[in-house]
Amino acid sequence: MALDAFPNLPALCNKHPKPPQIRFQYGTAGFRTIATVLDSVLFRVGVLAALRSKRLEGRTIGVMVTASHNPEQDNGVKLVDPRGEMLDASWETHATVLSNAGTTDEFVLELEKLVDRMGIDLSRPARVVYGRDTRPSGPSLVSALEDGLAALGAEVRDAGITTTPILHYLVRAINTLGTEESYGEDSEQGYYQKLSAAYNKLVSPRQTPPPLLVDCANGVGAIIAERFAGYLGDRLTLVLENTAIDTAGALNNACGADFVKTSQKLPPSLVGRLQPGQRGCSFDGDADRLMYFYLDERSQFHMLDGDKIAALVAAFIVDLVKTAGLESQIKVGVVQTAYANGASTKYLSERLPVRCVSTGVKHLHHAAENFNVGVYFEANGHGTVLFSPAAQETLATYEPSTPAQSTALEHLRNLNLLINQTVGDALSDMLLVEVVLAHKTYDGSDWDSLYIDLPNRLVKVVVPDRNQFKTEDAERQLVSPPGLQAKINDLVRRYEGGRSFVRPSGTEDVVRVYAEAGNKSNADELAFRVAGLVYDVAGGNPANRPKEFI
Ligand code: 16G
Ligand code: MG
Repeated sequence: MALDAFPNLPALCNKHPKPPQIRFQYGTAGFRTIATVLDSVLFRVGVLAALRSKRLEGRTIGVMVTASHNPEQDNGVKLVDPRGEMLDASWETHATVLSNAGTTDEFVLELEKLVDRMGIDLSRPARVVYGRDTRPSGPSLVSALEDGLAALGAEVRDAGITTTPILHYLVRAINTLGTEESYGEDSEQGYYQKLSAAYNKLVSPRQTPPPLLVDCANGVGAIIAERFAGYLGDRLTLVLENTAIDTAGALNNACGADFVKTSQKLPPSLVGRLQPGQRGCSFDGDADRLMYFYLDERSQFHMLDGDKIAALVAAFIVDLVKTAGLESQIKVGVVQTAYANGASTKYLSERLPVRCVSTGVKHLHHAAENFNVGVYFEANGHGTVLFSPAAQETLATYEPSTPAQSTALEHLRNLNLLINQTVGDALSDMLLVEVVLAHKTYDGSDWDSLYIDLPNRLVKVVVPDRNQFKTEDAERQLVSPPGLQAKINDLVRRYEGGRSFVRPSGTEDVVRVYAEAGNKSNADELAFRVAGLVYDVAGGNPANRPKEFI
């Protein structure tokens, strides 16, 4: 069968012309930009999703329309592979090429090449499930996507307004339905049931935690947390804040996980709502990132980021594995990026193997798959825990010999159900944190004192061409521009406990500089010195050199 078996394709493509002069790129988090230019991209992603499904013998592919923590006027789209993981990296290039074809003819030509090269059998069925976040631009972009899916006659399922992690869950659940690997019922209710049942087994009524304040970023998290609360009963009280999903401009605005991480303060809307001693957490706009925080008795704000979550969770799982008597069979490891605070890396390395990989979920996820139990979190709050097929088999068949072993084994089995293993999931991660806090009888400050963060500073540098910056060693060393790394090393040596690295952003047209040092003013100074070096070496216009850069 050839593409002309889909006679509506050209006319539908004509309905969604590519804006001239814009170059799209399928980046670390799919396509993401201002929503008004994305119509043609959504149509083409629909076609590509259908092709990907045909290529994989009709297994269901997911499409999520979201721009996560970005401002409300942005939107984006990403594809989800059949096991619920991110799109295979080799297809990112196909997505980029298709999105940039200038005309319908060029688009069809590129499609033909792809079908040919990949040996795609067009007579296979195509199945696609899609969802979107609460952005006002969502409905029209979804209808462009639907045109793309219709153009190739895909069987579709609309998951409606939902979170990115629920969409990933659905994809895996649909593709494993009725198999030995069944991931759960393939519906949003199935997701709630699976998580709440596991949570209720992990936390006994006498361990019920105090109420938890949840900042929903005025996004889809507000809808799902509200529905989910009904499944938790009185076993965990969620106090939902920033739930204004219909208020124009409210999404991610001065609230949410990214705001908390970057400004390191309480969202202004929560001042007076979060009480001293109480813990709270923030989701981002599509509820795949999580940040915790608390106020101490002097009402001082303390942030508990992805690194703190990794430390809490990994140490807990290691203890359970030991208590269960499974130490020799289940190896637990942690994956971080260079942004992980040095103090967290030290804390974790003393307890278990730690690997550092490049920024971006796909790198962390793949590295975590190499452990029996792989814990990965980015400092920005995105992460999860993966139980390998071998570890799941061990948990299913192991025969404990003492009551203590048996209890620990049960806990591990339930954690395997509680954790959304397809992708980071704010709701599932939040339950995971609550389970550990309840078991350890920790409040926010007990958790915080696992280790003390090294003072650090992140700085953005606008340069003429960020593509001249190339890194190696998990982004910790610059190989280009030549000579710059040696200069950075010279600077870093002058600061006690100093560490700094430079990498081009994958989502913004900037270069990022990270620095750590023994005290805050040294961390700031080191970051601004390195930023100055970067600016000058990259040929930044001296007239616009930010005055903080040293
Ligand atoms: C994207 C990535 C996130 C990463 C961030 C880095 C996914 C789903 N998301 O949001 O993991 O931390 O980009 O942004 O992979 P940057 O390259 O601009 O620093
Ligand atoms: Mg997100």
